Amino acid sequence: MNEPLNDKGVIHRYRQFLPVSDSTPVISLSEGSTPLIHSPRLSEKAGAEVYLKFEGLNPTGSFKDRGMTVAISKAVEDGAKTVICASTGNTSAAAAAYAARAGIQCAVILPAGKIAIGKLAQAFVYGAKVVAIRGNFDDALRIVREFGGIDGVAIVNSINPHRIEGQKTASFEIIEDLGDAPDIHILPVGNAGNITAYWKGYREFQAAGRSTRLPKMIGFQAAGSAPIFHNQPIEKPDTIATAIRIGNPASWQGANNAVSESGGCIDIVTDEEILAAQAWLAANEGVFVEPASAASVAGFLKCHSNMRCSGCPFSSTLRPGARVVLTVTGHGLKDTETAVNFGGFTPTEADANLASVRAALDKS
Ligand code: AN7
Repeated sequence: MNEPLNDKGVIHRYRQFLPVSDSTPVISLSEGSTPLIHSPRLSEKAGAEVYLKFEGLNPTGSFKDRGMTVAISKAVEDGAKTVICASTGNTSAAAAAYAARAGIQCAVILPAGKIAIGKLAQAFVYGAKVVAIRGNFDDALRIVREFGGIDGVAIVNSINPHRIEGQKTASFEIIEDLGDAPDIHILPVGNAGNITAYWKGYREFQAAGRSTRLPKMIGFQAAGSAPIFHNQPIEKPDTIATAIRIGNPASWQGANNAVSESGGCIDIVTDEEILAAQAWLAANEGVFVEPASAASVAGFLKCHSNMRCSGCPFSSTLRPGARVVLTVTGHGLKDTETAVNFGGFTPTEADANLASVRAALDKS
């Protein structure tokens, strides 16, 4: 019998940059290799080349799959029988899927009532044990940390360095697609693992001679959940973008390093700006992302309209021909409720005949 085809996924593609050996079992769902989509309308607005790294096209619909393939593979290699994580939704979806794939148990600790329904459904259908706490993500992560050191249990939040290792592969792909690193990289920031991972990836590929420069890293937090921007933990973080509803990020220092070493910044966008950007991107570029992901786009639009802000890395770097990459981290189908409520969408009803349908089309 032939070996099953198993030549996709980030471990296969970037094995030499990842902490795996020949004896590491590869638990993969063919994640990664997501498209870098040119955005003609954002490009036109900015007079630059703007691309969307659409991470919603990963197997569970978010960038978390990149880190999870490494974290779960290493957990299995180390003999774990159970993995556990705190989550605002996407980490738990990815952990549950990769644990199912590995044939091990998964437990997820979530803030009650603050998880988009698509993500909650994922945790259940992939077979995880789901506990919703009366508290927020930061409380959930505090509890999960207390599981550390229990035999056979692996924590798969981004405090597990294997997660960051896997997630850095997105930078590798961008460099390979563009032929070099972009001038500016924009992404949403919650627990700050991803900005830490991207910056690590950019630096590693430059050190390996695969790129000649480094981008400025610009991260956006939701205005009601912006501890890094305000330089202090937020006790009661709040935002419609529940994925980034985080008041005390675990990788805070990593975000600070990415920003200071790259000459970038952390800024904020309001919920209104996030929802408007989400709707704009879907209707103008055909890319439907979840609210947290739209923070990248909202941030880009904000920077672009604020070009005079002094000392701004965006305005000082944005010249004709500059390349800007926006990571859109998760798929819009994760959280259709928010989009439908914001848009106030209801179909116009019609009788089942041509005249009635045409009349309805004229009205809608
Ligand atoms: C769509 O799933 O923290 O700054 O528990 O789901 O690396 O935390 C999700 C975070 C951005 C922020 N966009 O990334 C979780 C979780 C989406 C996300 C972020 C998240 P980090």
